[in-house]
Amino acid sequence: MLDLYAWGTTNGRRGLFMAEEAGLAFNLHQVDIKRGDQKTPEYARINPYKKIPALIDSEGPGGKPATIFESVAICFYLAEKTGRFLGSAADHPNVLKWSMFHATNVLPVFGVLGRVEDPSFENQAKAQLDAMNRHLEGREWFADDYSIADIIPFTRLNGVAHDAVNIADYPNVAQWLERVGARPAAKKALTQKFG
Ligand SMILES: N[C@@H](CCC(=O)N[C@@H](CS)C(=O)NCC(=O)O)C(=O)O
Repeated sequence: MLDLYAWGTTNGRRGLFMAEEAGLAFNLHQVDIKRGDQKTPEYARINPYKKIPALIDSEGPGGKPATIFESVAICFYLAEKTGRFLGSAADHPNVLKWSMFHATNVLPVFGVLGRVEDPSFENQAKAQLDAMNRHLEGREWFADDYSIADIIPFTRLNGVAHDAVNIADYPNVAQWLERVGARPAAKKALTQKFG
């Protein structure tokens, strides 16, 4: 059995999106981070950094329980567990590089965009969108097939509202967001009520 610990933030919904895509039965445990549920000693045993999301798989590798935190690690873990969303052997390098592009560039920059008064974040966000937009020209997904390289950035980029960084200026990215957002798992993750 899978137990997902999450709350309705972009990182929490990323874990939920991946759990839905994996198609395995899971229990959703709502961790109210406004109330401080992530700071309890019980939760700190799951994630010592006291952040959501986290996942416990009672039947991890070798049939033993596995605990995973960091939303991107949850995406990789469930992709490996199900053998899906990692691309064919030939496509796997594309899945890896775009997943890491999102994890190490897009998630941190868009996470602070609009919250920190520093034009360098706007410039980095625009450069990242420009790279994505050029790559997505004539393509449906970041790799050849739909993969975690699409799942990882979705909840962060979906609904970005910023005066200077407008996704509509990057039409291939906007269309990709619509394609991902049309997936039942994405809809479920975005509409899940918390609290
Ligand atoms: N890099 C981590 C970030 C996790 C994170 O920052 N979670 C936030 C919610 S989005 C949290 O738990 N905040 C509560 C706190 O900081 O006390 C991931 O992707 O899982």
